[in-house]
Amino acid sequence: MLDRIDKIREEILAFAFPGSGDAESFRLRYLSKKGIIAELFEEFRSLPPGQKREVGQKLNQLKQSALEKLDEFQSAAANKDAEREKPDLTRPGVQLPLGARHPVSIVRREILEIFSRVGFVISEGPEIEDDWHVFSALNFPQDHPARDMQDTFFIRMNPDILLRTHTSSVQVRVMEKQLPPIRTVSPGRVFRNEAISARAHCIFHQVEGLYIDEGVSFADMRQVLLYFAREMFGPVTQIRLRPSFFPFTEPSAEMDISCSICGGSGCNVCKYTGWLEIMGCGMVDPNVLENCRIDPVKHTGYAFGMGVERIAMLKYQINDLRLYFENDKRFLDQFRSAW
Ligand code: 2U9
Repeated sequence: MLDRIDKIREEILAFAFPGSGDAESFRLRYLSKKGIIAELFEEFRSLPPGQKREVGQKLNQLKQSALEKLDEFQSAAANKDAEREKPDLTRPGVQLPLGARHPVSIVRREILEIFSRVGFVISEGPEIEDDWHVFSALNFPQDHPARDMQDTFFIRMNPDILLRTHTSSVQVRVMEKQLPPIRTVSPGRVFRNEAISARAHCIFHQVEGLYIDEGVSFADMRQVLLYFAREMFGPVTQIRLRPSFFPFTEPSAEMDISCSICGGSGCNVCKYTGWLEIMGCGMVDPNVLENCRIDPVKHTGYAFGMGVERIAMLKYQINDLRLYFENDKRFLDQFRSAW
């Protein structure tokens, strides 16, 4: 019997999962009520007393070995299950439906960043304004067409209160409060009483700039605007200034850039002229400086203004202003990669 016990012990020690069977078949074979070890204990009962001590010891060792083996495999299987249930932290996450920046926001931010690199600080002000800050301080004559109800939204109860038609009103407020040097850019929404079409809208966004100091010249303005054009539209961009007229600047000019699509050779975007108009500019009229309590003998300044939608149209070849306000996801999704 001792030999048999030794053989069975070797068999148990050599038992390997899963090659030799699973834990349950092991338990049934060796440790169940009708298993091999139970049978050996049954046999043990009828042994002569002289053999019981040695065989009993060996049998107990055998049972202990079988229990340990079973325990070893059961805990290995439990560990394997736990391993399987552990979350895999290297798996890619679920993609969240992220929004994208609006092209007007992208371009406004880019314009402001370019001017901030050459010392302009951002100023903002109210959208609902008074006549002084939008028109009178800026040298608009009493009979100027912009003062007409057809062009400007007035508050019905008080014709002195209106929706600003440009952000120059913000810069009038800066000049009233601050002494030169003043170097500021004013972004914001402006409102004009216009029929909505592919080329016009009653709400749009502007960035206007103003620099006032001693000895500021038209040439200074030209250089800063050339820097802006090249940062915005690429380093080979050329500019040209054409004479124009605004009540608040003298002399005044319209600024064109060489067409960024055809490089100046002529295409349907620039209407075969090679040039694209991007902003107005000029030297601040001495009347405007005086209205804002700045001495026009001591100080000069330049100003410029642009429509953000127009700059974005040229940069991204958008051909209809209404697209900016419709919030069509197919349009907005195209600006995902821009920031
Ligand atoms: C002050 C004095 C003068 C700002 C200027 C323009 C020329 C201009 C238009 C461009 C397209 C408006 O959006 S648009 O329709 N703007 O042409 N704006 S100079 O001049 C100022 C600003 C502030 C105190």
